[in-house]
Parts: sequence; structure tokens; C-alpha cells
Amino acid sequence: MSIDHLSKIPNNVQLADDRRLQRALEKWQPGYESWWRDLGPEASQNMDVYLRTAISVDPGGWANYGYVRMPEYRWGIFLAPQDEGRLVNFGMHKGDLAWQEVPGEYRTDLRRLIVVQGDTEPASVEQQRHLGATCPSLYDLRNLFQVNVEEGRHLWAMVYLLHAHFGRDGREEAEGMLERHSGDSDKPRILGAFNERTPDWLSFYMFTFFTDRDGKYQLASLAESAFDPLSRTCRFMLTEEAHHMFVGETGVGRIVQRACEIMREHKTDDVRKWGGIDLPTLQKYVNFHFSVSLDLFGQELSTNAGNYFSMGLKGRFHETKIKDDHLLTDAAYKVPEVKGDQIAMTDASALLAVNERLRDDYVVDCQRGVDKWNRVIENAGIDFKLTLPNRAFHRRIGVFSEVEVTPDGRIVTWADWDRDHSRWLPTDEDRVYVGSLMQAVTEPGKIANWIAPPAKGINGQPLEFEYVRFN
Ligand code: BYC
Ligand code: FE
Ligand code: FE
Repeated sequence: MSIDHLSKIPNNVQLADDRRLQRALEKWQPGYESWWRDLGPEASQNMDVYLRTAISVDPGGWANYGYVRMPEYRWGIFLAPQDEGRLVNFGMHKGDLAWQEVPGEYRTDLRRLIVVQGDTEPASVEQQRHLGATCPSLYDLRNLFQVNVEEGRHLWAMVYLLHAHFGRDGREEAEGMLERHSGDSDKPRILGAFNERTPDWLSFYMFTFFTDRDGKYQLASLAESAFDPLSRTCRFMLTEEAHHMFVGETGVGRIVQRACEIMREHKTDDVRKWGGIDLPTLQKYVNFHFSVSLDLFGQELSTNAGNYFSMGLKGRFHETKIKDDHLLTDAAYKVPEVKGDQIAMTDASALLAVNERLRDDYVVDCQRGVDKWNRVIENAGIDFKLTLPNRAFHRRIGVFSEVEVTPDGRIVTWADWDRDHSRWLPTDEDRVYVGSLMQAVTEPGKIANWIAPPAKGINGQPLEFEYVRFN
């Protein structure tokens, strides 16, 4: 597949052959650049960062490392190669050839899915914009910026689809992406978790572990889409997403490791006394980020989701590996419900339950990471286990939004919740403590006291490598 590096917008979609589209995107570009300057990584204008830039989608060829002056990063449009004979794999169009154009009757729904997906990408960059000022090491600073530039590229990916396939409405939606802002009271981002703050690095690692992982599951479902350009762009985005989740999993793992080292070295549970982040505090952050990320999957039973599935717009995780009819017209799926003061499971239409099924897949994936953190604790000989809270805990979307539930799944009264939630969720005091640890360490090879060094560097580089140069 030929890649055009020389044009203003690097791409493998033959942009140069479509002057109108190219001009429309080049018109959007300055707005994007000024958004990046105003709401992207703070004070990064003079930094040279050792970044991976996508310059090709070939296996192994898409990760090109080198120093980049941050604002000069070249955001490109890259779709996974087209598979000529690709078929629709689920829903009422199953067996048809995948679509290269948007069917008129699905225009509104597809646009909505693309807008929701696109909206999250710049939102996360906005949420993370102050973190550079308090990085625990140059290695971590570089990873933050890597995540940020790729989320910027993911916005480009969705804006390309809007411009290329949705005409004037698409162009208006692309403008809207730069007008809504995370946490803005007038024009907030669309989904809840993307209006929360990411004030410290613990929150950042939790976010990239839990919330970027929602990204993985949503992108994987959209990668099944009958609308082939959406499928292809999501497939390529997923390759980048893996690094974001790596940053989260290893980041939290390194904090766990450091907590254990302090506990052993000083024979104490009072990790804070020695400037670490204690395991009970980590558990509270897990509770918070897991629960707000669960909300991102939507309601347990959703006619939207059922329609998207039937229409072929959004499938299930690894749709083609599932052994069923891929139509779900008569199938059942177990979903939770609230019955009095109990949580029970009940059979529901599998079609309406596709959100819940995706959430189930997601929970299993989260648990794998938590198990890894627990092995660190176990290997240190410490008797403590991090756990995912019950999925009903602290929910704002779906059947559990009406009740208050403890991390171990007991429905409690509002009064109980009011009294006890500070044991389960980070308190102001916890956040102030974590915030007090956030002080920039920018000497190559040095690392903050509250986190262990990474097991290895980036792209085979040593830990002492100068991942970021300040000018
Ligand atoms: N907050 O029928 P329901 C990522 C709304 S993350 C606010 O259950 P549906 C990333 C819902 O929109 C991946 N509102 O909804 C990660 C609907 O509103 P309307 C992002 C919510 O449509 C880290 C109404 O409630 N991608 O990439 O089945 C860094 C009824 O709900 C929320 C996608 O989400 C919420 N949490 O499911 C960077 C994929 N939940 O239509 C990036 C595209 C629900 O009645 N989006 N609502 O006004 C979708 O597939 C669906 O929109 C959702 C919601 C799964 C999000
Ligand atoms: Fe993304
Ligand atoms: Fe991501």
C-alpha cells in the first residue's frame, strides 16, 4: 500500500487523488493544531521527545522511533489494508460484501458511533494535559506524550471518516470535536468518564489501564463493522492501543512493587510515612476507575446496541470467533438485575444484551491485569490482594445507577453509603496525599520514590536514555 509522507497530512488513503477531501481536511487541520497548542500537553512546545510515529501499516514497519519536537508531530491517516473479499459477518446483512460507502438508512447511526468514538480521543488528551509538569521520570514523560499524540491521531482517524463519508454533517461534527471539552460545564465531552479529572500519575496509570481498555473493546467491536473504512481504521488503532494499556498495567504494577519494597524494607504497613502509595489507597483508585469505565459500556439492555448489531454497524468482541448464528434473533444472554435488595441474574434477549456481553469480556481482561499485580504482592510475601469491585459498585449508568452497592456486592441504604463510601473511593485527603508526591523528576535515569523503575526501556534503549530533551 502506498504511503504519502510528503503531503501535509501523511496518509495511506490516496488523499492526493481526492482534492476536495484533502482541502476539507487541510481546512480542519489548523483548528486541530491550535486545539493541541491550547489544550494538548502543557509546556511541551520546546521538548524533543523520543516517539514512535506511524509511517506505515505493515507489520513491524509502523513503529518508527526518533526524536520529535512535540508540536511538529505529524498526525497521519492510516487504515489497515483492505481485504477485497471481506464479508459482513453478523446481523441481517450477514454474508453480503462489506460496504465501502455508508448506506443512506444507516447514516445517522453510524455517524453517532463515529462521533462518540472520536470525542473520547481529544477528551483524554485534555484530561492529561497537566501531567507533564509532575512526571516521575523521563521514561514516563515520554510514554505520556506517546499516548497523547496517538490519541490525537485517533481523532484524525474519526475525522477522516466524517469528512470522507458524511458530507456537510460530517464536517460539522468534526468541528464539534474541537468545541466540546473535558469537564466543560456548557459543552462537555459526551461520555461520563471523559469529563473526570486525571490530576495525578496514579490516576493516569489507572485511566490507561481501565479506560483505554474500554477503548480496546469498543474499537474491537467497531472493527467488526460492515462499514469497511471504519473496520480498517479501528484495526490499525488497536495496534496503538496495546501500548496505552501497557503503560497503565506496568505503571500501576511499578507502584505496587514500590509499596511492597517499602513495606518489607521498613517492616511496616505505613507506606505513606516513607513516601509511597499504600495498597489500600491503590484499591480505592481501582474501585473508582473500574466503576466509571464500566459505565462506558452503556446500559445492560440497549435497543441502540441491538439495532447497531442487527444493522451490522457494531459487532461483538471477536465476532467471527463466536460459535453461534451471529443474528441473535432468538438467543438469550444472562444479565444482572436488581430485585428488591438483591442482585440477581436473569435471561434476556442476547441482541439487546450486547453491551453487557462486551462488559463481561472487558471484566475478564481487567482481572488478568489485577492478577499480575497480585503476583507482585505475593512474591514480596505480603498478605494483601487487590480486587475488582462488584460491577454494581458506584455505577451511574444502567440498572445499578438506582442503588448504592458495596464493593463486595451488597445493596445498602443511602445512609450507609454516605457513612462508608470514603472507605471505598479516594477521599479528598487521599487525593491530596497522592498529589503531594507528584514532583517532576527529569534527570535521565532517575525516578520518583513512589514508583519502581520499569523492567526495561523503550525500543531497546536503556533506562538512563534521554527520552525527552528540553530546549
Ligand atoms: N456516559 O442505549 P444505551 C476510547 C447514553 S473509549 C454518558 O445503553 P448505547 C478511549 C447513550 O449514549 C471507547 N452517556 O447506549 C479510551 C445513550 O444516549 P442517547 C469509546 C452515556 O448507545 C481512553 C443513552 O445513554 N468508544 O476509545 O447502547 C482514551 C442510552 O444508553 C453513557 C465508544 O464508546 C456514559 N457512560 O451505548 C482515549 C464506541 N453510556 O443515544 C480513548 C461508540 C450510555 O439516548 N459508542 N450513555 O442520547 C457506543 O458504542 C455507544 O454509544 C455506547 C453507549 C457503548 C457508549
Ligand atoms: Fe484512542
Ligand atoms: Fe488509547
